[in-house]
Amino acid sequence: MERRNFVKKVVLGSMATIIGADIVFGSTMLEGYQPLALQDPDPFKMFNKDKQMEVLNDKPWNIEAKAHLLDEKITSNNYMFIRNNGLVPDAIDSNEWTLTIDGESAKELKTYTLAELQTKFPQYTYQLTLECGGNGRSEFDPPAKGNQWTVGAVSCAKWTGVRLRDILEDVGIKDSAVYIGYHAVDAHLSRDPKKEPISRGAPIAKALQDETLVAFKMNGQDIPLVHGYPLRLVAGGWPASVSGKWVNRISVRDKVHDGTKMTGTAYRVPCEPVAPGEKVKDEDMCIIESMPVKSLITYPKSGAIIKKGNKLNIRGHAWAGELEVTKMEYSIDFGATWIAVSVEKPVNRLAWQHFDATIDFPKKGYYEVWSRATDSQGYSQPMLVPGWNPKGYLNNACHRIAVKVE
Ligand SMILES: Nc1nc2c(c(=O)[nH]1)N[C@H]1C(S)=C(S)[C@@H](COP(=O)(O)O)O[C@H]1N2
Ligand SMILES: [Mo]
Repeated sequence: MERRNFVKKVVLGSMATIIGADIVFGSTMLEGYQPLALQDPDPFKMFNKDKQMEVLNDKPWNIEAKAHLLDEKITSNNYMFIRNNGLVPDAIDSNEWTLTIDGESAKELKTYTLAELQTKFPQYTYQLTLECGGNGRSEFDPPAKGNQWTVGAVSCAKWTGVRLRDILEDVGIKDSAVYIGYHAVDAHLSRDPKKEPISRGAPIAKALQDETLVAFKMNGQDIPLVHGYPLRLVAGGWPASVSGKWVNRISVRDKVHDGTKMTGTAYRVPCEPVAPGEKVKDEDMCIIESMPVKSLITYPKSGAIIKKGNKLNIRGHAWAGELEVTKMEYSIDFGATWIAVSVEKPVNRLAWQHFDATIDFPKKGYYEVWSRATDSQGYSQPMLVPGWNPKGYLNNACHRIAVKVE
């Protein structure tokens, strides 16, 4: 007879977290048994998300916010979008967690426990904008395959951790270093242990920036499991796919990292504009780096109705990848004329910025309020969906809400 083991304590612990209650007789559960509550899970409960969030996919879990849910200046967990390429790990023991630095351009191979990272290096907290490269994909025509994100695959939470730079300096990096690549513990959808669902990275210059963190806290608490507990790379302003969740290894590479989803059409766009639907050769595709300038009206919710004579207060956020937003405007006449409003400075580099405005509508009827941000290099959001690309990345068109004056 095959020997059966009881379920391990850590596994029980993470199951309890997901279910949201203690599994009272859990110690008598056999290893590998799937509690019913996990067989038909409620994603809102399981991930602590607001019920108004939109589930785009359950295998893997992909959940997006809506513009009005992102009204907070610091995104809280219940409104933070989820983008997974593989399966959420379910048996994490943070006491056993280690981060290994390796790669052709690391002077040595070094492994740190979480406690070592936390005590050896100074800790920093930054608010960092993380936007999925595919945010806005649903508007491309011809349509692009993938999660049909509308506007809600963006967040700006407060991340606390140590600088990747400090770790890399402790290990020592060779002059040949050009890129870093992360590896994480989430399993591929096929559960094939030889396959990684995603393993991306960034040029060494981005890795060495002050704000590039190896984080263990989000908004002052342990990172929620689905967002990368217990350790996450956070590289604000770049496609959020660079910010590896559940990271246990970072390789210092002497070439552009060639992990899963670094090649082909993944997170890459034609280096030069192409006609919609055109086939693009591999060598004509370029890796997405800093995200383009964009804004979001988070109040009111699209469809707002106001009384004639009342002014409407609007507000929202704007961000521009590595750059700052230097100008913010809105239009109520479909982009024919624009009115400038002030935009706050970011709390730190790579954090989104806030704007508000008071709008006086001339008469009763239907209006749209469009928002347009401009970055410090003078680039503005386009009014229409910009440059078509095979996977539908980088749609930074003006955000629009509908308003009726009665
Ligand atoms: N290990 C791991 N890291 C990952 C991913 C993933 O599937 N696995 N998805 C990436 C992508 S494509 C995005 S957009 C962000 C989403 O982060 P969030 O789910 O915390 O919002 O995580 C990135 N980091
Ligand atoms: Mo993404």
